[in-house]
Amino acid sequence: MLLEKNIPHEFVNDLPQGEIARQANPMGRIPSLILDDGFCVFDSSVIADYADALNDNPVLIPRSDVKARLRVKRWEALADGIADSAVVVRTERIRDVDRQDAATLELHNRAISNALDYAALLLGKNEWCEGKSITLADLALASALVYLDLRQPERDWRGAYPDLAAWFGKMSKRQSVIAASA
Ligand SMILES: N[C@@H](CCC(=O)N[C@@H](CS)C(=O)NCC(=O)O)C(=O)O
Repeated sequence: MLLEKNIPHEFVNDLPQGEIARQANPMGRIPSLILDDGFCVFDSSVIADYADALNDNPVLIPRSDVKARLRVKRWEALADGIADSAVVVRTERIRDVDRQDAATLELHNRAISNALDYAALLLGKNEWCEGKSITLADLALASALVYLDLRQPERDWRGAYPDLAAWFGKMSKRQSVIAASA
């Protein structure tokens, strides 16, 4: 959001529960945003909302069309749901094999699969997730898929959803996505 809207900032790549992450968020989670006056903002949806309000170039969360705004926020929830479940699966998989909980893995892998089905259906052959230009919906979904590729490279979602793959291929070339994925 900050890169797409050309909002000057310093990007700090700290680990979850790292020193800066814990300073910024009592739960130690990333991402967090620390304002110039020291005020700490956390949870990506709160950060995205704030960032979008800072300027109109471009507007990434619709302002006046309440239903369009709702659709974008629902995309965001879907994308965050994919990322949250991918984090749970990752947390489970790094345990010793005999301590991994098969039901948890199944529940969250199924949630990811169902969310991808839903995303592919909603996107269809459209150029953007919502409307006729980029919004938070595209950025949130791209972020979730970048994370999914990192943690579950074996998941062949591109084969299952070629239109979603084509959309992601285009998103992946955006400077903001390249920079934020580094
Ligand atoms: N709903 C939050 C999720 C943030 C989140 O769970 N981040 C993970 C990234 S791996 C984290 O920091 N986990 C560390 C922990 O929960 O201790 C958001 O969208 O910002």
